[in-house]
Amino acid sequence: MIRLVQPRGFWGLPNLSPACMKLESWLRLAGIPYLAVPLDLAQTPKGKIPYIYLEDGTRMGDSTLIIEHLKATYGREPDARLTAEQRAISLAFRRMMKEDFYWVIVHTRYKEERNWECYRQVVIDMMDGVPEEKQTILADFYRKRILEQLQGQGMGLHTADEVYRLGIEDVRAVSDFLGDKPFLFGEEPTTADATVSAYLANQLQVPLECPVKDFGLSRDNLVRYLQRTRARLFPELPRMESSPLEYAS
Ligand SMILES: N[C@@H](CCC(=O)N[C@@H](CS)C(=O)NCC(=O)O)C(=O)O
Repeated sequence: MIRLVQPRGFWGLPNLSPACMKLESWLRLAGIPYLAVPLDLAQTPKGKIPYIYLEDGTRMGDSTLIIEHLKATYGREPDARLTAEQRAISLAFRRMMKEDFYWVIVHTRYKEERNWECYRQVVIDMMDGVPEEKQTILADFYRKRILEQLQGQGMGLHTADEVYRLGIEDVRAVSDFLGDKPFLFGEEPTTADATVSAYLANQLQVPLECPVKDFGLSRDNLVRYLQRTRARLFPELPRMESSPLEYAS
């Protein structure tokens, strides 16, 4: 069986790493059995999470490349019914989440001082086995590294106001495209839903304040969409009611 290496869930979400939540969502969507195993950062093939061990023991990193590989090897294609046009739209939404919206999430968690005060504790809680006196230093060191990535990618060059304006436009695009449909491409979820719901949940359903979250939660169709994808893909988790904070722990 495939082994999925990722941190455990926090704040009532399956994972606070959007890329991890995306991959786990997709494995469930595709019906591919897996075993979630504790994170071993020393083994990451590309320095990022998630990664997996294939059945033959080969390690593989990057959620997108993993999904492509599993589609080919397991012959599972949750997007089979999509037209070429829908596949192109799906790709654009997935890339928007991964290459743009992800950095809005990073800004919110790591750059905003008041949010970092709260998120630092999550980072510390993930450090199983690190001596207590080193935890804060390591968390701050990790933050510095992530903020360097944010700067290098370019989102870190913007003011908070600019970052949030960009994030709100991403969320608005999803909400407008979703409209009244249960999932992005109709009655059944596809790879785009596995990705979009993971990134949106990580911004809208966490106890960190920002205008992007306020905007997203003001869109009823998105709130219902996140409840729907969660119920479909993670039925073992409690339902998120109107306030995601009710389930924050
Ligand atoms: N393209 C990668 C991105 C993965 C990614 O950005 N992972 C983040 C957590 S969501 C990470 O490992 N960050 C730690 C770091 O960059 O040091 C994928 O989709 O798997």
